[in-house]
Amino acid sequence: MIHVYEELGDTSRRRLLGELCTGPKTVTDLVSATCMKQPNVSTHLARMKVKGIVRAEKVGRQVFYSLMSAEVEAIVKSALTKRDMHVTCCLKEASANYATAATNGDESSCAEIVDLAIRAKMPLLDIYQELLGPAMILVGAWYRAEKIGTAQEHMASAITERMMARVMQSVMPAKNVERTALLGCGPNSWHVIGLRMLGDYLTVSGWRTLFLGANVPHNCFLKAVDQNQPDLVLVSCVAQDGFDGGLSLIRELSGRRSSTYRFTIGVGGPCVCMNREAFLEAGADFTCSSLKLFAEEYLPSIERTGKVPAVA
Ligand code: B12
Repeated sequence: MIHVYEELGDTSRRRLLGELCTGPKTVTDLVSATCMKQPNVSTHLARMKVKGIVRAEKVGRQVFYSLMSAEVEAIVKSALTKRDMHVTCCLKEASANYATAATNGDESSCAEIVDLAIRAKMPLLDIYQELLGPAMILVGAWYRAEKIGTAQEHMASAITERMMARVMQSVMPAKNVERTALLGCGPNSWHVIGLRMLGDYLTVSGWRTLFLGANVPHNCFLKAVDQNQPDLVLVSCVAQDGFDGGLSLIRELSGRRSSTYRFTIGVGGPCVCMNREAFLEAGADFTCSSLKLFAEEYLPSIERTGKVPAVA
């Protein structure tokens, strides 16, 4: 069994063995789960097959790879658990490593960091709030300090959106709570990562979630409200450039409510936090500065009573 420890010393083979812990996989499954290139996956698997660590079984036209024995599985699981612990303990470091990899376009390393967090059973809320969110803020700091350029900032954003989709594939949604949330940004608001985090959190909490994305014209936003009759509408306004569009959107949304149809309006993002009173006056029921605050203070109250709590 000494071979297993040797193979775990290699990053790529460790990731493949980790994936095989969850059951038999084809090369295609492993390529999509690890973002590694197909010839690399095949080479590593062939090597580990010769060493008696994995086995291949043909089912119809497909070849499934699995761990050779329960003993191999136990070794892989215990080794991964130790490393996974490392990620949870060193979140700050993991976040910085993630930001470096994302700005270098090294999506495979980003996936590895995210996968370690997933395997460590870190909740989605923590992966978003403690790992990916701070990494994007770091990317912003590097951009401002001119350590990276616009292309790298865009690349990191695109990778992060894909990593969030990866996280979502690994979580089981809670029981359907039969409520609908509609999320979007007003005109001239292009920052969607934070709002997407909220949407994903609502989805795993059992909400039907409709995500409209960035820069949504008012009339389209209102039409989506009319068509879907959401219980909760969340608007994000991160940069000052989106202030006017965001504020007028909240006014129009608020005007859409009637005595027979009410929905809760929440708005957040740094620009909102700097102009809190204006958004509340425009008709928002609450303003909120983070996913964590929303998840721990606002959502439980909205679900329980349909009302927003008084949070300072
Ligand atoms: C990535 C990024 C972009 C990407 C966005 C890509 C994408 N797909 O989203 C792109 C390249 C498009 C972009 C563009 C611009 N950006 Co930019 N961007 C960033 C950066 C680096 C990261 C943003 C991010 O993802 N953060 C991580 C997420 C998780 O945090 P968040 O968005 O704040 O969301 C959290 C909370 O705010 C809250 N939240 C957010 N929305 C909501 C909504 C509700 C309802 C609730 C409850 C909570 C909530 O919950 C989230 C999780 O905790 C930041 C730097 C930073 N410090 O944030 C700059 C930053 C936000 N950008 C900035 C600027 C100025 C711009 C541009 C104007 C730059 C330019 N000159 O072209 C443009 C256009 C912006 C526009 N009109 O909207 C400024 C904003 C400053 C300001 N106050 O105006 C920042 C802060 C950078 C800086 N320091 O200068 N940007």
